[in-house]
Amino acid sequence: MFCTQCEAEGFRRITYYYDRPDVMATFSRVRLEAGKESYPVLLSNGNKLEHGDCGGGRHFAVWEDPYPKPSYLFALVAGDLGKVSGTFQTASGRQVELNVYSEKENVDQCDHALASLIKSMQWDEERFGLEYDLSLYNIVAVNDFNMGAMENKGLNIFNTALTLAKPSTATDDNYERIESVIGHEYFHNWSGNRVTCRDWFQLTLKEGLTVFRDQEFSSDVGSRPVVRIENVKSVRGRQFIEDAGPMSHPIRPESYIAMDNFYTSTVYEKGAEVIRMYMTLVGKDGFRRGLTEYFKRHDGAAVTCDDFRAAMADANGVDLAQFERWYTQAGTPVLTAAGAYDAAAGVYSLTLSQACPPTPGQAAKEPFHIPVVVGLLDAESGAEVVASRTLELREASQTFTFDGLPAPVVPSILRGFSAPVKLAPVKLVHEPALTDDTLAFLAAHDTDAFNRWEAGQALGAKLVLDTASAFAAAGGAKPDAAVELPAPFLAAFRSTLSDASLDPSLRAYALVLPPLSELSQAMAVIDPTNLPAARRAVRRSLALACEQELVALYDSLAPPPGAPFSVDGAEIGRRRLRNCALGYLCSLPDGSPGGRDAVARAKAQFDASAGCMTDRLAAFSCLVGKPDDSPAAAERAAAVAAFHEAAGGDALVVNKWFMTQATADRAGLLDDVKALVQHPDFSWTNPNRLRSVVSAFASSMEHFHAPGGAAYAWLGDAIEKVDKINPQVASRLAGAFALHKRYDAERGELMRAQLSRIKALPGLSKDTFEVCARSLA
Ligand code: BAL
Ligand code: ZN
Repeated sequence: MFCTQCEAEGFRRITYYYDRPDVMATFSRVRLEAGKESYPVLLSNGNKLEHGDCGGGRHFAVWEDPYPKPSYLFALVAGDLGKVSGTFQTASGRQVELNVYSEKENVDQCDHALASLIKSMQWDEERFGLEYDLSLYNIVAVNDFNMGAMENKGLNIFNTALTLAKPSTATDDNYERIESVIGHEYFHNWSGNRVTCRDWFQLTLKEGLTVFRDQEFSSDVGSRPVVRIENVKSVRGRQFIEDAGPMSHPIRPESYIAMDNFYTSTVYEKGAEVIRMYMTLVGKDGFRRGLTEYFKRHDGAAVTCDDFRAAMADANGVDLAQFERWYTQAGTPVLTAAGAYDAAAGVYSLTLSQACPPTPGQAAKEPFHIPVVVGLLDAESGAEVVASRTLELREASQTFTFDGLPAPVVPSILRGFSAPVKLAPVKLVHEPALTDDTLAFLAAHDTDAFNRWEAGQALGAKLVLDTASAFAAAGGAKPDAAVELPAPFLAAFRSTLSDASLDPSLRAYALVLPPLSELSQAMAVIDPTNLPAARRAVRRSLALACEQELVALYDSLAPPPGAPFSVDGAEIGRRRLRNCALGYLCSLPDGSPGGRDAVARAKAQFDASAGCMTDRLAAFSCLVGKPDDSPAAAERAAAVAAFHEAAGGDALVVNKWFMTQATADRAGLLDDVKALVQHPDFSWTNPNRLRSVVSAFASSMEHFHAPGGAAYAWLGDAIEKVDKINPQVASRLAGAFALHKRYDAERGELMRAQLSRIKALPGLSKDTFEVCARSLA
C-alpha cells in the first residue's frame, strides 16, 4: 500500500508548495488513479465526489475537502485493504460513515478502534459541545509508520500498534492506549484542524491541548485517579528527564534544525500539564468557556499560543500575563514548602517557594504563575479539615494562611499534581520534618487519591535510594541481598496488599516501586549499577516479607472460570493487581521454595492464557528475566520458543516477543540483543520492530550503562546504520546519550565519544546532527 505523511513538512515532495501550516487552502479536487487489482481502495481527505473506471485495468477516485487546511493535514492512501464500518449521528443530526481500514488479515482486530472512535465523538459533544463536521471519517492502520498516528482531515493514518487489538494479541495497556490515541486524533479535528498553528514553534497549541483533551476523555470514561497516576508517571519518567538534559526546551521552542526532533514529551505532555493548569485556575466551567471562545474567535485560522491564552483570560476575566512564562522558560521548577501551626491563634501558615534550575540558553528564570492545590488533614485522625484549595503562587516565595483550626494539621500539597513541578525533598516540606511515619500517615489517610499514592511512592523512593547509597558505600550489592524494611513502609505495603476496598488498579500502582527513570533523578550522579540492584533488593525483600499475602492475593484474583474476556475497568484492575503480585513472587530467590512456586505459577499462567495477552505477556516477562544459571532457565527457553511459535507471524505479537527479551532484567543482555538483531524476524527498516529491540535495550539502565561502554559502542553503530534508513528514528536513538553529564566521568566520556563520532559522520541527517550537537554543547 501507499500512504503519505506530511507533518511537519512533506507536501513539498508531492508537489511545489509552501508547506507551512499558515498556508491554508481548500483542496477541492484530488484525483487518484491506480491499478484496480493492486489498489482497489483509493482515499483522500473529505468526501468522495466521483469514482470510476479508466480502462486498462485502472480506476480513479476524486475527493473534495470543503474545509480550508494546511498541507500538513493532506493525505492519500492507495491499497488493497479490508475494513470495519459503523455510523454516528451527531447532535445536530448529521449521519457520519465511519471506517477503520487495515490489511485484510487484520480486519478482525479493528472493532475496538471503531468503538473508541464512536465513544470519542460522543464525549467531545458532551464535554465541549464539539461536533464532527463531515459525513465520512476514515482511519487507516499502517504497519510501517514512524509516528503513533496522524490526524489528517477526515483520513487519520495510524500505526497498527495503536489500532489493532484482540484479546489474544493485545494487552490491557494496548487497549487503553488505542482508545486514548483514537480519541486524540479525533479531538484534533477541532484542536489542530479547524484551528491550527501559525508556525511550528506553536506546536504545543494543538498538541498540548489535544493531549489534555485525550487525558480528560480517558478520565471521564475510565477512572480519573488511575489515569492521573498514569499520566504523571509518564511526565516524570520522560519529560522531567528531557528537562534535565541538553535537549531541554520551553513548550514553545525558540529554534530548531529539524522540526521532527521537537515532537517531544515537553511539547506534548508538559504542554498538556500547562493546559490543565488553566483549568485548575479558572475551573472546569471557566475552561469550557475559554475553549468555546477560542474556537469562536479563530475557527478556520492559523494562530498562536498567545491567542489561546488571551481567549482563556478574556472569557474568564482573569489576568494570565505572567502565565506566559510557562511558554517561554524551560526547566522543571522546584517547589519547597514550610508549614507552621500557631495553636493559640488556630492558624496554619504555609510558605511556598519556587526556583527553576538553569537550562541551555536560560541561566536565570523569572517566577512562574503556579496553581498549588492544597488540603489539610487533622494530624491525629487524618480527617480532612480543609478541602482542596488552589493557592496561586506568583512570587519567588509567598505565605498562605488557613484559620479556624483547633488542632495541628498535616498538609497535602500539590494535590492531583496540580503543576508540572518537583516538590523539594520531603524532609524540607514542613515542620516537624516529614518522616516515614508522616508519609505512611498520608499514604493511609490522604483524601486525595493521587497524593495518597504519591506518599507511598515517596516512602518507597527513600528506601531504594538509601539502599543504593548503602550498596555503593559497601563496594556493591551482594547477590540476593536483602534489605531491612522500615516498619512504616512495610505496614503501608501490607495494608495496600490486604485492602480489598481499594480500586485494584490503584492498589497495583501503589504496590509498585517508583521506576528507575524517576529514582535516578534524585541522585547527584546516576549510579546505574547500585540503583537497579537496590530496587531489586527492596522488591525481593518485600516479596520475602509478604510471601503468604502475595500468594493469597494472586490466587484470589484468578479469572472466574468460564467468564468471557472483558476489557472493562474492573477486569483490567483484577489482571493488573494479580500480575503485580506475580511479579513480586517471581523476584523471590531462584531455587528457594517460594521462588520455585512462583516460577510454577508463572508457567501455569503462561500456558493457560493463550487467549489473554495481558496475562500471557506478564508471565512471559517473569520467565524471560530468569538467568542462564537459574533452575528456571528451561522454563524460560520453553516460553521463548512457545511465544514465538504462537505469534504465528503476527507483527505486533512478534514485537512483544522481541521487546520482552531486549528489556529482560538479566546478565548478558547485550549479547542477547546482538543475537536478536540477527534473528530472521528482525528488521532495521520497520520502525516498530527496530524500536522493540534497539530503543528498548537503550532504555535499560543497568545493561545499557554497563561498565566499559560496549553497549554505547553497539548503539553508536546502530545509529550510524539507522540514520541512512530513517533519520527520525536515528535521532531518537541518539537521545539515549543525552544525559552524559549526569553519569560518572568515565561513562560520560564514553558517551561523548559516541556523540562526537556520530556527529562527524559524513552525510549525517540534520535530525541526528541536531541531537548530537545540542547534546555536546
Ligand atoms: N500530529 C502528529 C500526531 C499527533 O500528535 O497526533
Ligand atoms: Zn496530536
